[in-house]
Amino acid sequence: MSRFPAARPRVLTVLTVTALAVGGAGAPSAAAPDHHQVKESRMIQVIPTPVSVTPDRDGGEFRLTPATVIETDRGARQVGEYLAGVLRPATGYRLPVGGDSPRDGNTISLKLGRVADEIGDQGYELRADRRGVDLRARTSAGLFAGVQTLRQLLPAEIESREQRRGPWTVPAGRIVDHPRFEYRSAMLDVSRHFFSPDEVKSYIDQIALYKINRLHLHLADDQGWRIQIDSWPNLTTHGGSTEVGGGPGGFYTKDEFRDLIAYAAQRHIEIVPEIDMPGHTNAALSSYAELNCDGVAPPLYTGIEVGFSSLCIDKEITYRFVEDVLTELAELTPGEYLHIGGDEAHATSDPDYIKFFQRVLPIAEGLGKKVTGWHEFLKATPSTSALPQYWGTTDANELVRDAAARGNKILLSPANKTYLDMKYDENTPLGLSWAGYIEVDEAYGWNPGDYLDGVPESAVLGVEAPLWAETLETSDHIEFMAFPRLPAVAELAWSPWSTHDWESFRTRLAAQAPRWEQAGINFYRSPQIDWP
Ligand code: NGO
Repeated sequence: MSRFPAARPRVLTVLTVTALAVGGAGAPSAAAPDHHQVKESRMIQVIPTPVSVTPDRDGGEFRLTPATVIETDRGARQVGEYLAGVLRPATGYRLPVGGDSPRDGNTISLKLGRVADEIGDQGYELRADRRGVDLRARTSAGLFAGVQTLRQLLPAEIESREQRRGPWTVPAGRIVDHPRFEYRSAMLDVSRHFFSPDEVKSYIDQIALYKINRLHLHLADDQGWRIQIDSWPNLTTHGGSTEVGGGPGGFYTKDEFRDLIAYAAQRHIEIVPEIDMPGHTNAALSSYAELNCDGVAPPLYTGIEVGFSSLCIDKEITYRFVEDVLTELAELTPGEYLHIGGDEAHATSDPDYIKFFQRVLPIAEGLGKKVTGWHEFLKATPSTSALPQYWGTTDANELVRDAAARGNKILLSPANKTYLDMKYDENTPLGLSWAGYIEVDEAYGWNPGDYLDGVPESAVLGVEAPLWAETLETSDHIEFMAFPRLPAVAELAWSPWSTHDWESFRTRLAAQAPRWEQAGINFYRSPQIDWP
């Protein structure tokens, strides 16, 4: 397995550099950098770019000090604690969180309540001036999104986990913001290589920065079964015992998984668990001989071929197995969706595939969950509440077009745009290339609301960036593939199409690099970006 160097720590003079590079309407001119421009630049550097940003040129700036308090009303307390957790390490300030702090200035205030209708359930309004920062939203999810913006309004050093000098200033102005799509997702394949709970948490923290609100976990595939199922214990003891390349694999106990769900929920991210079926099931077939049509368990598999395994469609025990697994998974997961896979069932005939899902879909729906799956499962015509996930490489697909016409919402993850495991170019040491090379402009350069034939914006529930892990073994690897493309996909999912602008994006992306360096996030130095 190839390795590559981790991000080099660098000393940076970020703000001036990035301020000058910003172009487009309303941006400060490059001619004469002054203090105003340096401050303002941060306001227009946010990713995903907000719906509206109004810098207040005469408003000065807010400065975080040892006396700053984070004022919250009751429902906002948890977001306040999260914000304090983000700000304390670099500032070294106490930043008490609570409801009854003195109102004599220097306050970051997080309030739930009435906001303009357009802000909706996930948006927020942020105002900053000399006295304080005022963040308002209808829900704590909206406040949480606003907090991610506030982080980016502070200097990059705020992302350091060690104390830094500051000054910790926020430019004065007003931001009104809300998402384009409700469902903004990342996927991590923990089957091909197992990632520990801490590694998953670290990715959760990173995707939260960019207002991603779903994490799809690909929990079972040919190479490994990663979630404890009490009624079928061999799935993990045997099926979880290896991974691609023959490493030790691993799995999440139910307690570990609950902890992951809670960790994600504190970051307003819902975990969407996937058990892939009827293909991609070698780990299960190897764990229980009776699941195989011939009654013989195949050996564990540590290669990276796809499409060779299938559950036995005509055996009754198959459906008992599926029901047991999905029941335990549904009990474990408070979220709205169960993902039932359905991709690349090349070892299952079409009639068998349809027969299988016509039995499995009612089982999943009977558990009170909405069903999501790779778009092939549309062959079995699921109900209109099901969410097909398009992962093809062309801009037309008959199954998906017909589903949209029937009223299904669609989740878009075109492999040639959003697959974070595709190599950036022929020299990328990690990743695959079956869907092509995906440089940053490729990941950013498409419109989810006008991409798939017959799937208008109104039929799109959201966008997902999957990260498959055939070649990825460590958090460094995850980060190298996700950064900088994950922020590109996140912006497509959040920001209005009217703001779409490659020049603006690449400039704002460059300004993220010092933040990643401060946070210790590895990333690919794409030659398309003028990194500071
Ligand atoms: C495909 C395949 C996965 C691979 C991935 C690699 C889907 C939905 N099924 O995507 O098994 O891991 O490509 O890019």
